[in-house]
Amino acid sequence: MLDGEASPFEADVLEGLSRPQKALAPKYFYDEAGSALFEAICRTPEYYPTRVETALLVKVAADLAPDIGSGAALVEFGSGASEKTRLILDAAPSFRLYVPIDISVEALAAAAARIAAAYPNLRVAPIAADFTRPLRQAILTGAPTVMGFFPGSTIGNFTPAEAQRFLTAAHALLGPCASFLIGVDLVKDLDVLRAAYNDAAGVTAAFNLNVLARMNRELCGDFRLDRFAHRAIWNPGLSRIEMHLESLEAQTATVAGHPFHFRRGETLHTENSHKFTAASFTALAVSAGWRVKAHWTSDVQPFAAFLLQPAAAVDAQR
Ligand code: AVI
Repeated sequence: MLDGEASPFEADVLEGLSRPQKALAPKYFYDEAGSALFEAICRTPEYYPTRVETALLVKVAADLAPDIGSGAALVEFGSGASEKTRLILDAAPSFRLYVPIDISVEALAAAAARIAAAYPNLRVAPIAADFTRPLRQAILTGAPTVMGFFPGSTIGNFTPAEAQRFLTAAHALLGPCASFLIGVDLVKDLDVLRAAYNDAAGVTAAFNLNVLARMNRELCGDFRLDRFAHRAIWNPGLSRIEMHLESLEAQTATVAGHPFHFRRGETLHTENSHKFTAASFTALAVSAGWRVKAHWTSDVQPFAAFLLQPAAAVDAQR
């Protein structure tokens, strides 16, 4: 980036706040404070996905382990604290290379160091990058088997078009013989869903509001956090929880030297969290050149793990 050129964050903020429905991509939640708040959300009693997926992955990892050949590489998208990775690595010690990819430089470095210390036979090669943009990695060239890993239902934070682009790009990165294990949250009881994004302790509210604090810190913003409220609502037509920040009064906030007016009740749309059915996720995967090889579903709160294979690889086996 040249001096005087806007960072991607600044450019996206200025563009997003200029739309009729103000919006900001959820990837901007994850600065150091936001990553810590997300870890705290995962410990709230209402936020079931982490606990449910963790229990499910113990079973999935045991089922997959016999098929993980020696020297295999594990590539994790949006690795965060790399906690769920351990479930895979513990069950399948034949992985030799772990490539965590995350946008949060601090969280990535700390997690990579912890994994390297805990698994001395594993080469850990972290990549600090925005995994929503296409990546090419020479490091994967020598690995006989590559498994992608994208837990947490982060795929639900993409729009359907973004999810399709991401899955297509992952296909190109992981190669023609890869498999791809993805955690996917499923449609369920609406009270359970709403509570998960409106926890009583207000951790999700703090996580949402932190994006205003981040604009204040990094883009010389003057948002007053006490003049905005966290809102998380279910959108039945689009099968998603939407998070917004609602302006509690008419006000103007300045960011990076640009003023933005908010009407009372107007919202900044900060996140979508799509909830799938087995059929809707399968259709998405197929549209991006993958086939579902297997899938597992939790019987507590419906949550699924899908194992994908490139469609071309399946066709070649026929
Ligand atoms: C990371 N992602 C899958 C979380 C979700 O459930 O959509 C982020 C989150 N937003 C609010 N709570 C958790």
